[in-house]
Amino acid sequence: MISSKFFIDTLNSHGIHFFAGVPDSLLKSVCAYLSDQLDEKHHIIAANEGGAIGMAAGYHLATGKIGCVYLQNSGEGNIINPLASLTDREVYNIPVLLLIGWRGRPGVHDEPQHIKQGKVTTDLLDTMGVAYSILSKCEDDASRQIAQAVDYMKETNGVYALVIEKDTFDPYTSKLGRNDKSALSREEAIQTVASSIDEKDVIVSTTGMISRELFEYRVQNGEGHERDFLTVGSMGHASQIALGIALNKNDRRIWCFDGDGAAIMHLGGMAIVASEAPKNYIHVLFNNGAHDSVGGQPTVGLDINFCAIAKAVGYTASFITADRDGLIRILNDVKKMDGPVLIVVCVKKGNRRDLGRPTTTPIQNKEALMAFLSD
Ligand SMILES: Cc1ncc(C[n+]2csc(CCOP(=O)(O)OP(=O)(O)O)c2C)c(N)n1
Repeated sequence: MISSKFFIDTLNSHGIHFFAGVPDSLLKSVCAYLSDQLDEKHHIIAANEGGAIGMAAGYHLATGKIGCVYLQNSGEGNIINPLASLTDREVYNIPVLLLIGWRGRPGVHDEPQHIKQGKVTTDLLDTMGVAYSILSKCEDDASRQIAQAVDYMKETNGVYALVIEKDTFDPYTSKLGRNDKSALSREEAIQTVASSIDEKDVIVSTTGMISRELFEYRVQNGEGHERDFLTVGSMGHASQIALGIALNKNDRRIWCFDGDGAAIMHLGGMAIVASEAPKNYIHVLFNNGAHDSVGGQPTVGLDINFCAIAKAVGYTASFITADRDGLIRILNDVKKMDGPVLIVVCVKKGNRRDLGRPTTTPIQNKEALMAFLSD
């Protein structure tokens, strides 16, 4: 395995000093090391991966230097547009070094949402004309690959990708403290909301721990999963899936269980929810100020005012709480109101060590939900 320090020092020695991206569990050590070592000008956790390419392009325009963008391969979809219409050699021809965590690599067991993306990860790079290599786990070889990547980018101004397999980096834990602003756990908050909703209501939950904790709540209660759409992938789109259901099933409330990282990734979705004004829409945002599901890297979630954003775009009301009693009071009030309503629940980071994963397949989940909705 490679140490994060060695990897970043080697990139620095080649003049790469700017990093932007969206965290990934396979890149957890590198992300933690960057957060510990670099100031906010040199390391920015982006809203989405496309935005990170934009920042690296702007950095190049301003400095003439090459920036590095890190992402999980799930984020390849978010970078296709800026790769094709910004950095490509037929457009502005701007060099960027990509670090892509390869979830779902064929032959390596992974969750359903990573299987397809894992299969097409390198094909997409080929299609986009992005040169790449799979980073070696041996430091000497990795060092040679980095030198080749930098030579390539300097000669051609092209984008180059280092594809990162599981267990490439030594474990590294951030020295930064947790700084939790709430005593309420996300799992307790999820259970509080899920236990208060009507029998006909539906929950659309976002990717990561939120869906896993909702799934386990149903298991613990001996309930089925037909009322929940567990958005295992498609980060940032749960609010729009919920909108699509809400607009077509006016006779029941649709609850979106969102994360701060996911909401920020495609924040514009809130404006569309508000403009469509579904009365039966309740958006619950579990805000821990972190990308908790992939290692707890910070988001700007606790620095921004989601309630003010919701109000500004036209939600009928917005509420914030950091405790269970407050949440129960808000839930009682909200049920008497027309939506769309936003409830921000400030929760602490972290999850149960023995938290399981959905045991039903995505297709089973979809079919059960559709049958439930057609009742
Ligand atoms: C497009 C995309 N980029 C990155 C990821 C990796 N990823 C999965 S969950 C997650 C963090 C989600 O954070 P948040 O929405 O705040 O929920 P939390 O995990 O904190 O509960 C990330 C970055 C992904 N699945 N898809």
